[in-house]
Amino acid sequence: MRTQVAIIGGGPSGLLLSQLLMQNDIDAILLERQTRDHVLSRVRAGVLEQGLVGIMRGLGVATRLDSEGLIHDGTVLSYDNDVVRLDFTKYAGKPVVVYGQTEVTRDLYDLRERTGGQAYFECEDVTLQGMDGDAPFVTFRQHGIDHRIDCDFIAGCDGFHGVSRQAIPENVRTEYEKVYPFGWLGILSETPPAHHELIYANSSRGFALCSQRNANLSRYYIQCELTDTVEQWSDQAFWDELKRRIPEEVADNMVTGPSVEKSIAPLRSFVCEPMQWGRLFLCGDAAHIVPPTGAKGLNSAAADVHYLSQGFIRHYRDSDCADLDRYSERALERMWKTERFSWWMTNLLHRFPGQSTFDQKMQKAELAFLAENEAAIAVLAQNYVGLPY
Ligand code: RFL
Ligand code: PHB
Repeated sequence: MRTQVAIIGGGPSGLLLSQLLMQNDIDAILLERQTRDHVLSRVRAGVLEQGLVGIMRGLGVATRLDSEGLIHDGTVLSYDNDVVRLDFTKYAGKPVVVYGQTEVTRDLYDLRERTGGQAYFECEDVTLQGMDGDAPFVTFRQHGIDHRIDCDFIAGCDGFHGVSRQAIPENVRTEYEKVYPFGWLGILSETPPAHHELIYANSSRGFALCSQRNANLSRYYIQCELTDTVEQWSDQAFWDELKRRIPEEVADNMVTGPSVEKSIAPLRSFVCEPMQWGRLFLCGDAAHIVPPTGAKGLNSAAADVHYLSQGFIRHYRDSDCADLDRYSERALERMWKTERFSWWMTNLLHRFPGQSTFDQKMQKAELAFLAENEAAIAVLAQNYVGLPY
């Protein structure tokens, strides 16, 4: 087989990229390790920046997003019972949209089917070769049959545990990493959201987040020990703990119910430099990870896809490789700022093991400063709604 761009990974990065390429008459084949249903069953991000919303609209796939997505003009930060509301639209000029990653992925897969894009699922032993020369190729096995795809370029969109990043020689890449000493236990429940906006809560018992998907689907998280397991947390134990961490008034009025999904995610900051090597380009979680506190994982993947698709379009349309050559530089420049914001939000809102009473006073003072200082609110709001591409 032959294609122009071989895309490894059928998560949001790979799907967005393949559709943008198809829209510009660039041929691509997408390879995914899992089944489509497995990819669609993963509950992950929920907050979309306007950049990603714009990409979805440009692809003509935002009908559901525009009708079902919830516009959020602000969010709430709490410290025990002290509450600060941050107005994004007032201080950053735009809102965010609450619409699950699962729905984004579903819309993109539906579009892919309608437009007849080529995709292989359940690919095993995906191997990338020849990226340092002029003739890269990918080999893989599907249902016992070996395949080879010759291509011009390879896009590594296969997430943090994928094979693409590992294909860059160790002496070429530098990895920067910070692992946090806690995780997030998340549940999805078919109950109305506790509040009309998200609540990020710093409490003496640890962080909690009240998020949502729609009028009858809520997403909640609590900071947990890295050694905790999902089995250890009954629904009742989760609700009891969540209620202890959020403002009393919200806890008292909260509707609880059985969880329909429960999972634990570790928290990590990670960046791989560079994000390109020869004819291989990394996108999204394959190149970087943020702790979810700033809701930036999915949105950063979309920013990468924007830069990379521009590079491919200019290369094929104008025979100009300037944007492709600068891809890593442009993506990393934005990404490090996003890493900083996610790291800062994580530090502001979580309880760290061994944290002193002084450190806690610092968090409290920072939140108190935010509550009264418009410049500080504007900085947070601009980062939360997303830096420009
Ligand atoms: P993904 O979504 O991980 O998709 C990568 C895809 O590549 C496939 N794959 C391979 N395919 C072929 N060959 C191989 N060798 C392959 N190896 C892997 C995988 O099966 C998968 O389908 O990366 P992508 O597309 O870059 O998208 C990034 C986002 O998914 C990610 O940033 C966010 O979901 C991060 N994230 C969250 N972000 C938020 O903003 N808010 C959240 O609440 C939030 N929760 C989460 C998350 C990530 C999690 N992970 C990665 C475990 C919760 C979890 C549990
Ligand atoms: C979510 O709804 O899953 C969500 C929202 C905001 C975050 C992280 C996760 O910061």
